[in-house]
Amino acid sequence: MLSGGVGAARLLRALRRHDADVELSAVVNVGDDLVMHGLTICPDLDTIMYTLAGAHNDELGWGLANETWRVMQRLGELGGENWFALGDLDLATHLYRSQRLAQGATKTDVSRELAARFGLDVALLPVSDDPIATEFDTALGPLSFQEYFVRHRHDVVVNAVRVRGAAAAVLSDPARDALERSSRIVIAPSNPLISIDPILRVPGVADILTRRRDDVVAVSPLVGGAAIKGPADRLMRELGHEVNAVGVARFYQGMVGTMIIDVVDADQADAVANTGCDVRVTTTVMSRDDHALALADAVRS
Ligand code: FO1
Repeated sequence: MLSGGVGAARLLRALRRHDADVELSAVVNVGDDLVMHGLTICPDLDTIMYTLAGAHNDELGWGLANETWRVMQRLGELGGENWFALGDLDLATHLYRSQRLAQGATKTDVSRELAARFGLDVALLPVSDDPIATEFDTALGPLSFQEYFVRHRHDVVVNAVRVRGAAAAVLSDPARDALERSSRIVIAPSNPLISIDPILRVPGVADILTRRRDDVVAVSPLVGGAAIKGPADRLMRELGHEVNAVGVARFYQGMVGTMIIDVVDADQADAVANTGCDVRVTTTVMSRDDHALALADAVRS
C-alpha cells in the first residue's frame, strides 16, 4: 500500500482484520518527516505503527494513547519551541530512531526494529532512506510541511507544492521489492498531493505502477467532494484540480486499473471510468468497522 498516515493506517488495519494471513507491506511517505530538537520525527510511519499496534491516540489522530505532555510543558517554560507537540511517550520513539540513525542505521532499519518492538505483522517500509521534504509556497511565503500543516493548521492559501529531494532519492530495495512482488498495489485514501505524490516522485515508483496498472487499486480520499480529514479538498482546489473522485482519478491516470469511490459519489462512476479505469463503488469512510471491512473486501476483490 502506498501510504500516508491515518487513512492508510485504517485501511491496513481493516485489510488485516479481513484476512489474518494476507502479506501486507506499507510503502510510506517520508515527505512529512522533520528534525526538531535534534530528533528525527516520521509522522506517517509512526501513525501507521501506532495504529496497527492498537496504541494510537484516536482523538488526536496522531501520537500515542494515554499520552502526557510534561516535557513539552517544561520546554515551553524554558522558552523552547513547543508548537509541534511531542508527547512524553512518543518522544521515546524519536529518541530511539535518532540514536540509531546517528549510529549509521537507515530509516528502513529503524522502522523494521520499531515495528518488531510494536509487534507489527505489516512490513513498514519508508519509500526511501534519502531525505525528502515536502514544502509549500503560500500566501505567507515558503513553509516547511509541518509549519504549514501544524503551525498554520493548513489554513493558508497554497500556490505550489514542492517535494525537495524526491527526484534524487533512491527507492529503497525492500520498497521496490514489495511494489514488484505484491499481487496487488493499493493507493491508500491519503492526500494525493502531499501524501501519495511524494512517493510517486521517487524515481521508479510511477514506472512500476504504470507497468503494473492492472494490479493497482486506488481509493478516493474525497467523499462528496470533501476530505474526511486534512486539507486534500482545499489543496486540490487551490492547485487547480477538480475537487471530487474524478479529479483524484485524473491525478492517478495511467497508473491505476481500478478506482474505488464512495457510494455517495456513485453518480461520478461513469466520469471516473472515462479516465480509463474500472470503478468500484462501496462505503469508504472507515470510522465504522463494517464500512472499513467492506472497503477491505472491495480492495481485495
Ligand atoms: N499534528 C498536529 O496537529 N499538532 C501537533 O502538535 C502534532 C505533533 C505531532 C508529533 C508527532 C507526530 O508523529 C505527528 C504529530 N502531528 C501533529 C501530526 C502530523 O504531523 C500530521 O497530521 C501529519 O504530518 C499529516 O499527515
